[in-house]
Amino acid sequence: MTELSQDQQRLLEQLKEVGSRSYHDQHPFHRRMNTGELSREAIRGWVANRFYYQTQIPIKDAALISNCPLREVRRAWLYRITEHDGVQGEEGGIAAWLRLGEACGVPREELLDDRHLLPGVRSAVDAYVHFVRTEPWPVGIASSLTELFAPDLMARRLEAFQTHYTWVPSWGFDYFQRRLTQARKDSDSALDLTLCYCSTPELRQAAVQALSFKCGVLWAILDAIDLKYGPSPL
Ligand code: AHQ
Repeated sequence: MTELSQDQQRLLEQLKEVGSRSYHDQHPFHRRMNTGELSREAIRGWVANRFYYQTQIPIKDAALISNCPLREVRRAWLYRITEHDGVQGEEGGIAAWLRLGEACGVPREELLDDRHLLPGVRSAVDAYVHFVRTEPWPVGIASSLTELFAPDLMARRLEAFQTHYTWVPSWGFDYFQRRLTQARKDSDSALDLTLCYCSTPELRQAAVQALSFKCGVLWAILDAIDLKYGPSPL
């Protein structure tokens, strides 16, 4: 990244402050996942509900691209769609998540037909897609910057599965392994674009608010899952 201006440095500090305070790595459900406290039912419920989030990411990214008039930005963002949907010969993240489901004992059709999808998860994910569809594209890019904080979480999660959830065969972990490197690449690109194109005080403020909103989306997803599958399920 080239030398940052004072405004860009300040924006970067604000973005990091939001994530360090609100990212879902600190949610009680993730804390229990990472210390091996989740039941098989809770793991299966998390996999089934997070599948909906995964399927909506390429739709979100296509909406962002449709809002963006700059060819160079569309070219930089386009790979995110195929990263999830796959291309001929490279199955993509959604297929890898279906394999995670099978490894955890949730058949493909039970992920694909959304039978386990909780209303709170659907609402939070749909709010994210709507946000990116309706906000200016630089603000939509900023909302993906939760991924700045994902690599560490992915590493902890993979270790938790390998250590505590040994009933899940390791061939199911492809998705987590992909994200270890992909999340860093995604967030490096999204950060460069955010610092470059959120170039007014209004857009810089909107970028910080977008990240805070997206942290809330990820937190609400886990709230719904925790309510259903947590220690005192309703
Ligand atoms: O698997 C994840 C993923 O593909 C993405 C895309 C990105 C976005 O565009 O908002 N965010 C994201 C995330 C993924 N996994 C989450 C997890 O905890 O497994 C983390 C999430 C993110 O940090 O935003």
